[in-house]
Amino acid sequence: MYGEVHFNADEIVNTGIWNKSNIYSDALYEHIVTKHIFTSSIKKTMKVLLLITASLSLSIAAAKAQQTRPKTDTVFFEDFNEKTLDRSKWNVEITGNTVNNEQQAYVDSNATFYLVKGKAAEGAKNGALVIKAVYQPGFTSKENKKYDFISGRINTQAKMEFTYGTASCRMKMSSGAGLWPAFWALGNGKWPDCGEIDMMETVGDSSWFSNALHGPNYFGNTPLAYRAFFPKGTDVTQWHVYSVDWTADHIIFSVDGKVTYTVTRAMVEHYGRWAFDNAKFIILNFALGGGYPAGVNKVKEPYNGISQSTVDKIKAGQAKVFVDWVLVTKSAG
Ligand SMILES: [Ca+2]
Repeated sequence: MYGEVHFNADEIVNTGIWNKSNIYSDALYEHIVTKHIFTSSIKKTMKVLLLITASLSLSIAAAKAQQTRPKTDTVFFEDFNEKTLDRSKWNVEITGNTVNNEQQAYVDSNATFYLVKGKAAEGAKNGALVIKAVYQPGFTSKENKKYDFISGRINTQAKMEFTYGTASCRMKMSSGAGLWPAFWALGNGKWPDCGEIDMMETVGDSSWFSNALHGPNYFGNTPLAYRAFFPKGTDVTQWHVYSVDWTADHIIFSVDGKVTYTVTRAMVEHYGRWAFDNAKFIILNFALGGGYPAGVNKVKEPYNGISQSTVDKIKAGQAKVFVDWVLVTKSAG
């Protein structure tokens, strides 16, 4: 979603069927949370127990527990459990040149992103990040360009970059024509040569989200894109885990552990160079309007790709993206 022209959603291949896989599981999350949040207390407890009992059976039990854990190394884990955004992990982007004819300015403000806990986290474990779209007519950027909306975009560039592995994010977001949140990854350098992996994009129709790859000769209206529909009874406004499993040979997208779209290296090289052998960083953002939403909803007024009902929703403070956590793992070598 980085380039001047986004793909035309009408041309996305839609086979609509999810396959089973085990890229992500609740057990893995529990393992990671336990490892990161409770490591110190567990270590202390273990020490005491071992000193007191010095029991062989305890050692055997511990060894068995170790064996059942997923064989992955954590590259990055963000639970959004602090009071404010951890800037040692995240960069906050401020609008420079707006791409895709998007209608929002990205600002560094606690009006557009903030952390919540408890009830306010709406079902997130250990707190959540909220990225909020705000109606602020006449907002003027440093480039002296005027916008009617402000929103948020954060990334891990130079703070956490990874080559191959599994990146997952648990998130939920508001529906509404023109609301365009995304969880994605980008390489350094010139787009699209740097390679772009879009794990989750939605443009306001809550019944589906899209996966896509962009790179040299397959960008903008990329042929490597897929529209994944949710099963009946669930949609993008509920919590889901969006993932990508990235290796030197393939990129497999999934939601809630079920594969949505598999792209092999051969499929990519049919169009252009494989732009997925370099480090990528994670981006979370909440765009408003622009080429991709407009291509789907055909709305021109009151804003490009944003309907009046969506404007009303933003004005009412009801256009939000909740992010529970972001996790990047690699297979243990
Ligand atoms: Ca959390």
